[in-house]
Amino acid sequence: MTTGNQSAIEDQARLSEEAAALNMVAFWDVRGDIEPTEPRPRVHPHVWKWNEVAPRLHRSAHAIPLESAERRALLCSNPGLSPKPYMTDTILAAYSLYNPGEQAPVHRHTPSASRFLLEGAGGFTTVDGEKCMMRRGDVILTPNGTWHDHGNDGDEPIVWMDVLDLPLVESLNNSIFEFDYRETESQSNTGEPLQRATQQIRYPEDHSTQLYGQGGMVPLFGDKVRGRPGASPMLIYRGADIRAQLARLRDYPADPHDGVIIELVDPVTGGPVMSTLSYRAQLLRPGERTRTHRHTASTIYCVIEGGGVTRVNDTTLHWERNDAFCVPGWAWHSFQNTTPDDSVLYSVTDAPTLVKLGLYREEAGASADAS
Ligand code: GTQ
Ligand code: FE2
Repeated sequence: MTTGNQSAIEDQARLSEEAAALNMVAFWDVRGDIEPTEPRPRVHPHVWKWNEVAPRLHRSAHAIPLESAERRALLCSNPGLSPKPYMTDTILAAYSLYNPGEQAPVHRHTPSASRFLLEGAGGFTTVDGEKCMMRRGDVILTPNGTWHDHGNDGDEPIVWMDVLDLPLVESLNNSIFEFDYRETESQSNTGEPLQRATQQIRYPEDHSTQLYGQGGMVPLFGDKVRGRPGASPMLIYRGADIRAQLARLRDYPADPHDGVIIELVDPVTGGPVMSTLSYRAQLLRPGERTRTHRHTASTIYCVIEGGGVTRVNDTTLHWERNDAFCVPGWAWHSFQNTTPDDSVLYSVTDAPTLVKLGLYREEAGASADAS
C-alpha cells in the first residue's frame, strides 16, 4: 500500500502488530507468500552416489544391531527439506541392508511402501502371509495397511531401496504405524491369537504373481484377497519381466521426454500400483538424449543399469548404477544416456495424487531450449 499520509503509515504498522496479537495476519503483509504465480518446490535436484553410500551402509551392518534399529536404513535427506529426512515433499527413499539370517519384525502402516532390490540374493518380504523372494531389479509392494516383515535367508548381505509416500501421508496428519501383530497358531490350545514377530506363510510361493502375473488374464473366482483397495493385488513385479518388456519396446519411436518408458500398473484396473504413487521403468538407449519438459509432479529415480546425466533447470546430475536422484515438481528436465550401453532407470512419481486432486499440469519445453 502506498500513501502519503504519515498517520496512515503508522496505523499500518500498528494494524500488523495488533493482528498478530489476535492470532491474525494482514493479508497485504503476506500476499506474495500465499499467492505464488507458480509452484515453488523446496526440494533441490540432488543425486546420492552409491559409491559414497555403500561403504557406510556396509559399516552400519556391523555397527548397528538390527534389534536396536528395527530397520537398518540410510535415508536420503534432501538439502531443501532438512531437518526432515525425505527425498521429496511426498516421498521417502532409503538404502536398507539386511545381513544373512536377520529378520525385521512385522508391522504395518498407513504410508504405502515398496522396495527395489539392488544387491544380494535370498532376501524376502512377507506381505499379508505371502513370502516374496527378491532378486535384483524386483519391485515389491506393501500398500497402505498390509502387514509386512523382511528377512535374509541367503549367505550375503542384501541391499534394497525403500520408497514410501510417508511425507505425503504425514503432511495430512494421517501417519499410523502398528507393531502389535497377532495370529492364531496352528498348534495353539486356546485358539487365542498370539503376538508374533514374523508372519506365518499362508500362501504358496509367488501366489499373487500366479493370480495376476499374466497380462490380460485375471481370475474370476475367489476374493480379490491380495493387497488393498486402490492398490495393485500383484505384490511383486519381477526385474526380469520389466527388463524384457523394455527390450521388446526398444525399437519403437519412444517418448520424446522420457525415452522407452513403461508404468507398472494394477493388472485389474490398469491404474497405478499405489493410490498415491506411480512406478515406472525407462530405457534410455545408448547415447539417447531426450527433450526437456516439466510437470507439477515430483519424481525420485533409482539407477538400475548404465549411466548418464539428468539436467534439472541449471543443475546437471551425473548418475550411475545404484545411484538415486530426484527431480522437483515444475523443474525443467531432460535425460541423456552418456554410455555406449543401455541405461535403465526406475522412478516413482506422486502424479496419481495430483491427478486425483485435479492439480496435475505439464508443459513441453520450446523446441529451441530442448536439450
Ligand atoms: O518400510 O517401514 O527405510 O517406515 C524407513 C522408514 C523403511 C518401512 C524405511 C520406514 C520403512
Ligand atoms: Fe514398513
